[in-house]
Amino acid sequence: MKNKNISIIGVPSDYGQHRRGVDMGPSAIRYAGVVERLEALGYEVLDEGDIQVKKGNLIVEQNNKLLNLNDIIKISTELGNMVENVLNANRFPLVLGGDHSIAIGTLSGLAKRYKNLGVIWYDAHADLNTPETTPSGNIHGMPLAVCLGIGDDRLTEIGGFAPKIKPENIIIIGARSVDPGEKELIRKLGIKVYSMHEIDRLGMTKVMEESISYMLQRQVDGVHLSLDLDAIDPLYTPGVGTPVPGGITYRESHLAMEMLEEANIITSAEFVEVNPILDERNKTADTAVALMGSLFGEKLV
Ligand code: 4U7
Ligand code: MN
Ligand code: MN
Ligand code: MN
Repeated sequence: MKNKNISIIGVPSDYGQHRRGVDMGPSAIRYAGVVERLEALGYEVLDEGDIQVKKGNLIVEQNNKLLNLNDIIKISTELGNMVENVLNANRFPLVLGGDHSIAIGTLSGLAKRYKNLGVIWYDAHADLNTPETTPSGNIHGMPLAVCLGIGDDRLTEIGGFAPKIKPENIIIIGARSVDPGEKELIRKLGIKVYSMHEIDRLGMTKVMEESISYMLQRQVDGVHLSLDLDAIDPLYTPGVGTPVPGGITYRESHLAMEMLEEANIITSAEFVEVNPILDERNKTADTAVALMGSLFGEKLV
């Protein structure tokens, strides 16, 4: 990583989905030693603390297609400002979730700086639902669509502009649970996806080689890694709200991070969906921190 100054931002939000506990993700990741791990690699790490999130959300509405919308708007707006400040201070934003709805905030901050931002969406899901296609009403299933300017205006317009990213600058890696409406959007917009099928067929080495050259060809001015821990097989990351079997292995994920580090293209990152209540002895947070180690240049020997 070129930027040796990292700012950690915690976002203890669980408003994007139904299961309690993911709000404790930032604490679990800190407890797993993120600061020490990165400092040991020679980085100057500043923990900016957590974004203020109101506690005790209760979902009372039924058939709501945008659950907890107002809380998510507030959190996203604050996070966007925070990410923007971190970039202005010339530091690397490392965001800890919280559920994946927080990506709406992260991207709104990043898009202020990067006008041709690349995004690597490492996830079992595509997160491309809209209020029309969502089977759950959970906003954590929508952030990628929102950043493309698709969905409710109150979300797409956060930060005062839309869209935040272009469909041709996105690569989804690890997909294996994609809803019909999301598939349609992927086809319509020509979004590049390496599903588990392609990972099985090509191997992670080829997937990452192709992904890196795709980003370079697109002449992106930055690349954001949005890593949902459910991309990885639940054997290694059981502490996630929406586990899907048949995922990316622990070693494949390290390889992916190591190749991104070698290519020196990542300019910001977020690690989301760690839910300590569903976890086994903080395994998922430990995996998150281990992957951060590889992403920031840790070597085995
Ligand atoms: B995550 C889902 F229907 N697609 O929209 C939805 F399967 O951030 C799941 O990737 C979304 O964890 C998962 O609710 C969102 C569902
Ligand atoms: Mn996700
Ligand atoms: Mn997911
Ligand atoms: Mn999830």
